[in-house]
Amino acid sequence: MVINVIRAPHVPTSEELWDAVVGVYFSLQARNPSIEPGIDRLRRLELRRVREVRKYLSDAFRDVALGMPFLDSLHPFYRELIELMIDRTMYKHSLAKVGHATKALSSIYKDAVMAIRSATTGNDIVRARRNFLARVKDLIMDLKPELDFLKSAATKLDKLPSIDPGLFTIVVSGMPNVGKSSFVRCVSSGKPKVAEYPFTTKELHVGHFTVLNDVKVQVIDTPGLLDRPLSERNKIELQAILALKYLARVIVFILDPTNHSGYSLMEQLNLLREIRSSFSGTPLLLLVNKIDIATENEVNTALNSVAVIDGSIPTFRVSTINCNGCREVINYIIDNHIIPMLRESMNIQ
Ligand SMILES: Nc1nc2c(ncn2[C@@H]2O[C@H](COP(=O)(O)OP(=O)(O)O)[C@@H](O)[C@H]2O)c(=O)[nH]1
Ligand SMILES: [Mg+2]
Repeated sequence: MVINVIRAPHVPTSEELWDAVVGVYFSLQARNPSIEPGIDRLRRLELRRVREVRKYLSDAFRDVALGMPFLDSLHPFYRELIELMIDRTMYKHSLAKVGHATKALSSIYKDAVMAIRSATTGNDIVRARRNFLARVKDLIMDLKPELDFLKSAATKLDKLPSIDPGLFTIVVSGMPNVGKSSFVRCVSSGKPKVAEYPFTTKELHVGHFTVLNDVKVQVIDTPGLLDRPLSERNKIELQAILALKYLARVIVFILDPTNHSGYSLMEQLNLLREIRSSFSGTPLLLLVNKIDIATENEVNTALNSVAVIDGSIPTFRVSTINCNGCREVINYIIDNHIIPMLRESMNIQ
């Protein structure tokens, strides 16, 4: 099963856990002082205390061990980003160790119950309690490196972009000022949302629209990411950018044939080549934008140059300032990519 939403639980530190254990332990006091002999009252109280501590701690361990995402069941987009951020081996080790602590706790608990039950004096009971708390403290403190690691992993997971890799996704690329954001605005039904993107100071702008009544489509504008040569990126940033290939069902590359954006046709074609080879396997559509101000000659030169790179790239003439031609682009994507995808998923089921 693929899980699309990343949620990390609160991960306590060893110190917080120990403080909580002490709190739980000593908040429990003898109930209704009765005619019961002192030792039996003490025995009952201590049994209640160790039981409550065990319950508290095993819940806490379980919340962490089962609450943190299982890397293997994540969508590859998230899995790849997470594996760039955190050490996979340490992550798995830490989760296993916290999970295992529940078992160790059980045996500490059983020993304590036995010692308290078989105690014949009040001193024996106090000794059993001290022993129990000391072993619990050791157990908690022994988890310190793992809990610290998981706590920092949880903080990183919370910063992952909140996008749904399960949706049909269009990723928009092109040099700055060519009209990418305008395109996303043209086709989105609401205001695009902003999500942080790991390893960059950049953000993803995510718009949505619905087609064929109920198929939700996600459009991602990537300011600062797919609008500069990939060759200038450091390795980690590049891998994070390339994780987008797991999301992109279609790439829309926007080209400005006028000199309005400040980038030459040559620079834009170089980026096109890079995107095409880095995202090979993902269908790419090319939009020649700003046809409201472009000359016929500028548009034709751009289209001819694209045809030289690859004559099979579908091309569109648009003007995103007034959304002219954008509907045709979406209709093309519906007919050639969304409907075939739906057909395929129906055949598989
Ligand atoms: N004339 C004209 N200007 C456009 C068109 N699309 C975008 N622009 C302008 O180009 C600039 C950059 O647009 P924007 O969508 O922010 O580009 P981005 O940097 O690629 O996201 C803005 O000033 C837009 O108003 C268009 O079709 N025609
Ligand atoms: Mg923009």
